[in-house]
Amino acid sequence: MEEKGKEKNALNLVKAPEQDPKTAWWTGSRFGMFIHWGLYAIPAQGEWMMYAQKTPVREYEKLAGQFNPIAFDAKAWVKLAKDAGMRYIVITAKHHDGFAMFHSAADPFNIVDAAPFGRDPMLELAEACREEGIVLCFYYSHVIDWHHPHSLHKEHNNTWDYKLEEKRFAEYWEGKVKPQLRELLTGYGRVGLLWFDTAGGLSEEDSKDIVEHVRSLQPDCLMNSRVSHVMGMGDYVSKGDNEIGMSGEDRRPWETPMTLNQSWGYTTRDQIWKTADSLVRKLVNVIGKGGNLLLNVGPTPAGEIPELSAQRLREVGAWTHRNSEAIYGTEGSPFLGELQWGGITARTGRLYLHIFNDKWPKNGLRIFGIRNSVLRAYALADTERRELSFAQEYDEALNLHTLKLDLPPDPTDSYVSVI
Ligand code: JFZ
Repeated sequence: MEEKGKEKNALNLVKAPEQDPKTAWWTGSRFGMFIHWGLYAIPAQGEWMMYAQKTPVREYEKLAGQFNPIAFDAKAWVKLAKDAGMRYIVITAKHHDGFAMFHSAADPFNIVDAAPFGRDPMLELAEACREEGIVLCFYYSHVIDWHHPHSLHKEHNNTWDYKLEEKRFAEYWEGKVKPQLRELLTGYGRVGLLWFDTAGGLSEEDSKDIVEHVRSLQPDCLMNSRVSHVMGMGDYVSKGDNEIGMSGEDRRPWETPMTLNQSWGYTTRDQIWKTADSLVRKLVNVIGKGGNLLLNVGPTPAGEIPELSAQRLREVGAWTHRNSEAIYGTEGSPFLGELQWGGITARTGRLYLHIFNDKWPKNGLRIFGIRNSVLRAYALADTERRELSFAQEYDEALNLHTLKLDLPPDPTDSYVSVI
């Protein structure tokens, strides 16, 4: 029997990645808040400062003595995430500087034992998240630790305090990493996911060891791909910074970690901020390709999310709340290929066309490859749901289905209008 030719010009249909029920809460959430917060907020030059300046451990520890973020308000942070339309929070429980932002019996270099603050912000966040229905997740730098004498990374080690040839990695691994992960996974209720980072040099054996360790403590806790450089490890793929799109061969769910300015940790130098408009488009671009957006804030040493960040998140939130139907629980576009005018999300029986306002097609839109009969089209922002006119055509010679959709003369929402 002769196979029917592929539809020419039509966007190719792609299948969504196989869905593991364990990851469903996460893929359905689509949008999360990343928080880089630690001692590095004090010098305000980003979270790599200690390494860049080769700050001796004894010197860096003095920052802990000054860390007293009395303006920290877990409820306010969680409320901001919620207002932005974010459904989970990933916060740096320990970054590369080795300072635990939680109470740790495994290492006194932590916020409760080494700082005047004396409170455990992760405990307060866990409670606030539980109250608001936001999923709390932890970033944990498992390989790089510039404070610990025995941590060992492929490249980025503290070589100004410690000698590489004197490293006994197992002392770090068994003495700090695994006990601290145990603390995080037993002391704060459900942890949605662990966000590992920069695994360079971690052996396959240790990679498997840490995954098993996490699974044994919280079997449903997800782990990102940066847990290991061994191919295919982790429950989902973390792309590079600000990088969007699925790599062809990798069928796992994925996320784009993104900054609001150009830094992760709080800095006073970097004032190049993305606008709410560009953030909404980036969100659409990511979710239209089936990914999650993990958007970062860098709180101040006083414990506040900078107002410029908060403002943008609230602007984005006004849009996500109006368009929640087209965001949460959706899948990426069933069509492959870049769209010039925006992005598409989908759920059974519905396609959401997210049209960038500045690309608003005055003469309507043509979509190729929809074989189903379209029943109704309307602007999501139109509470009266006035129907838009459309026509569906099939060109036998070209084997091409075309949907011709008429649009209102002007965009129906701010930034991006969903049809
Ligand atoms: C890492 C960290 O070193 C950095 O401080 C921050 O926490 C960021 C989210 O993650 O930096 C990386 C790691 C990997 C890539 C980019 C930045 N990458 O694969 O493109």
